[in-house]
Amino acid sequence: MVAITGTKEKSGYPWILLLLACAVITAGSITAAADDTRKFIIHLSDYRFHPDAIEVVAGKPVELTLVNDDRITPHNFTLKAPDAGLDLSANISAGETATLRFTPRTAGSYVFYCNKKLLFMKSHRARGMEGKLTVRPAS
Ligand SMILES: [Cu+2]
Repeated sequence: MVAITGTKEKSGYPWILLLLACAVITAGSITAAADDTRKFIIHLSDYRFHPDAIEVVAGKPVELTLVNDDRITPHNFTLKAPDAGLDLSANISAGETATLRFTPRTAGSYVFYCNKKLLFMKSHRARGMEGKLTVRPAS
């Protein structure tokens, strides 16, 4: 016999919703869109990209939403791989969001980084603000 204790079940319910919401948010960095565009949200803060590794497919359009979570520090997203047809750069002021759209054509692994540097301080890239874009061949 299964006894269901009504009040306990009800009090546990919101936690299940919260867990589900967390799962959705975690999976939300990689959202499949109906129009085939691969969408990513990258957060920039504390001299890091979150996530700092993203994987896309050659020939499929990509949309990167770049969110600067810092209060003062401006950041940037730069990816220079002219041989692969990738020449991306976007500045994102503190608290702001920018969007980059592109379609990678050549499979490979490409480094992106923040090009910001304040006077005599170490560059953001030198502090570790870089990541990797992996372009898989179209199947
Ligand atoms: Cu930066």
